[in-house]
Amino acid sequence: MGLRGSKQPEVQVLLLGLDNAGKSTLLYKLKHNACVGTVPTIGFNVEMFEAKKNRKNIALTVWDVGGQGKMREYWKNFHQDAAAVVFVVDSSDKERLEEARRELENTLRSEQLRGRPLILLANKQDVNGALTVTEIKDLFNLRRSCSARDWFVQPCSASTGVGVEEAFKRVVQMVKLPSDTAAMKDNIKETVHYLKASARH
Ligand SMILES: Nc1nc2c(ncn2[C@@H]2O[C@H](COP(=O)(O)OP(=O)(O)OP(=O)(O)O)[C@@H](O)[C@H]2O)c(=O)[nH]1
Ligand SMILES: [Mg+2]
Repeated sequence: MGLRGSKQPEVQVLLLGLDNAGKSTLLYKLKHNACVGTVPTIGFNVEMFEAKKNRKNIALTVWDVGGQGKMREYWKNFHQDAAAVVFVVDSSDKERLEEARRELENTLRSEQLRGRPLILLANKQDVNGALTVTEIKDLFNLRRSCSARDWFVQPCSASTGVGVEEAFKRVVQMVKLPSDTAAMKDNIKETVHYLKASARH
């Protein structure tokens, strides 16, 4: 995965969710500001975006992986480099919300995704009777499953575009740049070194 030759900090964002949640619609709405007709994704789509974070230009590579049952076993292949997970839910499909919750919990158990921020998108808010953000929050109980990571629930409609820009801004705000992670590791190393040294005296 990567945008070779790019000098600006680069982060990988993983877009997951059940089939029909609206991931690809969202990806193309963001990229082209157009509502393109989609077909179920077999494999993945990938698009690159530019953004500004802390007054620096950054590049985001967004991986949209197919959500059909047989595709979900490949999700883990994308975990390693993901700096953030965006999980898209069809808020109008009440019958599959439990399935979505289970798949999200499975994903969040991944060691490779430890500490990575989660942005849950309550999509299809334009559909009559769609569950609200509060209802989705209650159902997904993120306070419990995300105690060790930053998380946020954003309502949106990939079709109309409402909430889509806000979702993107939220991802940019929450994602940690590789330099931040390196600095964090250095800090931890220094602290461990200091504690070991103190313990010896
Ligand atoms: N009403 C409404 N329909 C939406 C919205 N987002 C997506 N859809 C529709 O939902 C269907 C599935 O959208 P996709 O974007 O292909 O779903 P996906 O999550 O990429 O599905 P897979 O590729 O199979 O994982 C399409 O018919 C979209 O037009 C939305 O916000 N509102
Ligand atoms: Mg798709």
